[in-house]
Amino acid sequence: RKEEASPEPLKWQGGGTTRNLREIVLGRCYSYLVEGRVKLGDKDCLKIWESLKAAFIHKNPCNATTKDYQPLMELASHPVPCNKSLFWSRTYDLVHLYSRSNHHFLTLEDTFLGYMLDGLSWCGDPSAPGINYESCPKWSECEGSSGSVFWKMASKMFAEAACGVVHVMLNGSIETGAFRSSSVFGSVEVFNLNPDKISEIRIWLMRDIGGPQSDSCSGNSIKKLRNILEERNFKITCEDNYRPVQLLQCVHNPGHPDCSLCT
Ligand code: C8R
Repeated sequence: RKEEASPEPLKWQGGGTTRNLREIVLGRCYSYLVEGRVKLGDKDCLKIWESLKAAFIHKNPCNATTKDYQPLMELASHPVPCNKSLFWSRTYDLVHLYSRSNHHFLTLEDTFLGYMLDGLSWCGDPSAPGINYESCPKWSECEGSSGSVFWKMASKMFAEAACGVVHVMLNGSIETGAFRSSSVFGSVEVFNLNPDKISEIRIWLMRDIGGPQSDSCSGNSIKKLRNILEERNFKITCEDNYRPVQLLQCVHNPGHPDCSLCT
């Protein structure tokens, strides 16, 4: 009698490659060319997909390298206008809500490259068909996971390109502090900002509506960030609960005491 085949255990701890990755990337690519936040010259969406695919297909998903992603970065790169770059850490929903409502600002996800791959996951598999749709390594599982290599590289490029006045939105409700030196912002972007091109860095420290005010502009974690940046010759300012962003938080929590008009 044949034993019922039991499903193979998952290789990796993270979710697998996003189904229909090719169609999603191509669709987002064409959409951005029509209605994206930055007007681009000609970009070849098929070539862009092919270069993403070539970066990971049939490969060990823990051994991704910057070399794998270099062609994609080059095909998708474009200039970012001065004064518009908006960095963030632990404020994903709020920062994108804000950048969608105020087109003066551009996050990495509002640039062509970030827009195409935001929220997707992908990884290779040395055995056929070369793409693992079941599981992918988490960032913590190995140094060279596709996602971490890609986002660190894209973030580095985005930081290098920033000029004029740049902004960063951090989360003041995180108990361990708003600035984390192991985050992509803290470990990649901070060290790739160019003091010769940037006149000022403005930090917005946003507390969650109804959340704790765990950190503030005078707290230790912001002090640490300030030290790193001042050491690198940047001019820094920090504002707690920057009003235009707070008003946007309040659109979603109009009745909350934190949102009463007199505060
Ligand atoms: N950046 C990094 N990670 C990004 C990203 C991005 O633009 N976009 C997405 N979707 N991700 P976090 P951080 C994914 O702790 O580490 C750039 C990645 O899977 O909230 O400081 C961006 O320019 C990543 O693990 O923030 C921004 O300024 C989480 O979302 C910083 O780096 C982000 O984790 C944010 O990175």
